[in-house]
Amino acid sequence: MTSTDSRAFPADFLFGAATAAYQIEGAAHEDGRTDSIWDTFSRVPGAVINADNGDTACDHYHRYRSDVALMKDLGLQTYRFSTSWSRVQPDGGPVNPKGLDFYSRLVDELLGADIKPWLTLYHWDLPQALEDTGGWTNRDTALRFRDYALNVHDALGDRVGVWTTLNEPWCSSFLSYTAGVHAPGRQSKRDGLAAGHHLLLGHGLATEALRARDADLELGITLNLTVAKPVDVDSAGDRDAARRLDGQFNRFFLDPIFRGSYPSDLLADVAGLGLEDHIKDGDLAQISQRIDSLGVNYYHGELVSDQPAAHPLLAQAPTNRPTGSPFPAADGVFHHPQGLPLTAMQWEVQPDGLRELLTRVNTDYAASAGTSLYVTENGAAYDDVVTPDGRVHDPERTDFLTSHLGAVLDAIDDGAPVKGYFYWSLMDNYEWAWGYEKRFGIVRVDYDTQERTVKDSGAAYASVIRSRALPRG
Ligand code: IFM
Repeated sequence: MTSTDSRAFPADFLFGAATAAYQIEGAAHEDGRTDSIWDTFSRVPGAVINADNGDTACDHYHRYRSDVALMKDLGLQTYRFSTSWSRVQPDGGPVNPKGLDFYSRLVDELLGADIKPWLTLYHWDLPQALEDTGGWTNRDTALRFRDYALNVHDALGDRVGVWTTLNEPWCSSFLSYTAGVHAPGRQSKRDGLAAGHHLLLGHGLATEALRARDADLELGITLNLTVAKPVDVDSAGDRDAARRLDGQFNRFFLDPIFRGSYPSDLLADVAGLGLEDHIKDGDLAQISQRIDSLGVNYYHGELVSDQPAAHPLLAQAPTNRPTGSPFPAADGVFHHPQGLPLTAMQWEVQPDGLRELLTRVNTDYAASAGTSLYVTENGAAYDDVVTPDGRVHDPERTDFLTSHLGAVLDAIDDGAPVKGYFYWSLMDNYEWAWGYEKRFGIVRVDYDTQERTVKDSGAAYASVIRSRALPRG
């Protein structure tokens, strides 16, 4: 292939895929693991489609060797996984050597396959016992998180060089403690804000402690970020809706981490909801520890207005969500469809948003701090069909993948230091409140037999990785 019909990735760019403990491991009650908030929440009637839970999931706990072999076949250079706090410290208590040993074996398997382990410490599965003492609304949970981070490091720090503290704290605060659609299912604006602050504090405490233990680690956090646009740029109300959403989604996390302060407009939006009561002296300095890399998770952008359904520009729009946003800083913000193709999650496919987001995050935050960027999640669910030949032809997912990889190259051309990309997800898995109904994988999982089948999109990704280039057009 000549250079005119393909676009090359930088020589040091890393290609990977991501998963999370509760979504794939199963073995929920083996070798000492006790319940996390997701084990509890998934059993609350109506919380999760089909009352699905992660008891078995993809049975990765028992199949990690063949799963790593599959990663090797795909040519992955790195694999992002998370450790389960409840496996490592059942009930948040003393370390469980058997639980840690699973991750030790997984890491050895990855290293043996020449795949770089990328470890995330918290992907939403708080031990239920810690939720019973207040969960993330309790400041003490942040201190417990630091201890847990050090315990994992004690076992794996000799072999794992890249550590992410939290995955998507927006979800584990606002979706979980305010919207109530994720575990533990609380519905309180105050609790969401308290949780958000304590998650950030836990990130800062863990980062400082890990750095003190080992100055060579690459440390960071993963945020799910968005591009918030007003429906009508000439409408002050719509512009304010976009500002609020950007504050709630992006700046609530980015500003404390990179600037050591919460944005003043956001503090005004949430005045009276108790956030400032939780911010103790020194917290913001603690949170704004230097990080080496920022993980950006991107799925889609947001077109917003302060008006519900009958916005003049979108009078015909079929799917306005009539209730506005439940989030503390985004009251009265209404999402509007942009008329783009949809995934099975009803999320709009908007690859140019990824370029815009990476460029903005670099310009506003990462560049001055010298922080590298990684796309730590990006992917799409579709209603896959297995054809009689046993294969999954998923051209929409391949288009999604390649168009977003193109957006990453565009962002690199714009000067953003994007050093890698992880497709979400390596394999179909437990999609939280959607149970097993939504499939994001480039590998299909048959949940009856646990058979894995590489989808066409997986083969396409493998081909990009092999050539380290993206075909044009
Ligand atoms: O499955 C999730 C993942 O756990 C976190 N980021 C978004 C994915 C798709 O919803």
